[in-house]
Amino acid sequence: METLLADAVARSPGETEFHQAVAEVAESLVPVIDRHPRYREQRILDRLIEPERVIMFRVPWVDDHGEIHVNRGYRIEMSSAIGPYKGGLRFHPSVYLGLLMFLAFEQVFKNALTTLPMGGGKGGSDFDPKGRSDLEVMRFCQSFMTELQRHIGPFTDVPAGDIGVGSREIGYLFGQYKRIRNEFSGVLTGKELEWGGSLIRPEATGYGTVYFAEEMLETRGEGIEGKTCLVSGSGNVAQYAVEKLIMLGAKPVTLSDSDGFVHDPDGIDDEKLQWVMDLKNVRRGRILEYAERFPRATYTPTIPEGRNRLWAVPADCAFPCATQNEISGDDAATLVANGVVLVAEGANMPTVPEGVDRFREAGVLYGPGKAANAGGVAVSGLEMSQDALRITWTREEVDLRLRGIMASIHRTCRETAEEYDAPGDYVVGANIAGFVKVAEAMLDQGIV
Ligand code: NDP
Ligand code: 2IT
Repeated sequence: METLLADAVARSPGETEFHQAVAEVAESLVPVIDRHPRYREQRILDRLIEPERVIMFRVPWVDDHGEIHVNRGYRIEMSSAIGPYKGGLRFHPSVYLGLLMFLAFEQVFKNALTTLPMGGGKGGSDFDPKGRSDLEVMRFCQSFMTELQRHIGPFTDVPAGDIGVGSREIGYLFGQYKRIRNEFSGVLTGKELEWGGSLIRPEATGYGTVYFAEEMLETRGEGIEGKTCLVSGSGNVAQYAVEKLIMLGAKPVTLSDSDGFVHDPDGIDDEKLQWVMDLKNVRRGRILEYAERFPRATYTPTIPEGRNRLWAVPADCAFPCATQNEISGDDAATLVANGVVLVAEGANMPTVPEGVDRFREAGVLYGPGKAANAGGVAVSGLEMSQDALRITWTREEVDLRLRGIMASIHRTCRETAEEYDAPGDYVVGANIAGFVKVAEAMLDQGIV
């Protein structure tokens, strides 16, 4: 494993988030590789950490003042062992190869856990949609898709949203794909309902994370009702995590963006959430405005390189739903000291490795992103099925399937962790179960 990690670092220098994700997975896989020598002989993990294909391209576009900008576009096609590449697109100035390599790597295991036939991929750009007009975003998306379209397709690679890519961007991307390819197909998920989208896809990641939390709590005979919950972020995942928490009688008390967080001691209710949805999705404002609109709430600005004080708010459960590495080791220690019983990750890799260790040592119910937030891509898989069948399922049907998938992921994680002598360890369970499914497919398909 040490050689493997050293190889990954040497081959992908500077890609720190990728090294972090590989190290975490590799550590949990030691017992499974010891037990199945064929995985080592066939160099399954060595093959999995090398993407099948990486596409990088220039994305030139013109802003509203006639200025020309050049961004970089990416698509990492990590593994197609169990299905077409599947995973989101992220538009954020922090995007670079290493960030997308980590996300694509995690996606392979996550997608395997969903029980649906999807390989793993991720893409995006260092384009910053913040402060850009709709027309600027449209021109960027059209330029991005003009290149990406030649690499993707409903049986090849099916992108979706992630940070900075929501239904507006998916619409512009889809329009350009259709125009160039002269093809109306399920090449993207997260589409609007009227043109091939699935009910519950917008809600799926947040809802799924809360369903996963319910499953975890149930193992201790507890429920989410009445629990005070910390939620970070205020985008797609955070909004629908809050919505489901409210529906289940829990009390979400925080939301954040990269500038700061709000704490509402009265709890965020339906009416306040609707206001937040309008603020973030329509007016594209900042979370600071929440404290101006609801004066009982307080706003705390982000201190660069400082502790994330959101995690110091006393609560029972924590739902990080913003971005990677948002919970430091110290933040995790604070959460543990405050008696948090559960952490369910709506975001991808939001907890640094030291923080994960703290949660596991303290016996906190800790649901890692690749298990807890798999509901989003799972409903993307259901959207692909509906597109292929040219039918639409009802809200209730999709929600029921989502619930079933989250329960199945939870069961698989528990059973696999037991099998490998780590009862209750969802990190071990998720990594091993996801890996075994992909590894078996790779053994069957030969050295490709
Ligand atoms: P959105 O763009 O809708 O929202 C992202 C939120 O996180 C915003 O509030 C944003 O604030 C905040 N954020 C982004 N970057 C940072 C940062 N560097 N520091 C602090 N806050 C930040 O994205 P999503 O809700 O879709 O994604 C959130 C997380 O969930 C990501 O980790 C994503 O990979 C993961 N995820 C998403 C899925 C989906 O279906 N959308 C599925 C599974 C996981 P600001 O406005 O200041 O940028
Ligand atoms: O991280 C993720 O799982 C996503 N951004 C969703 C991917 C998808 O294809 O729906």
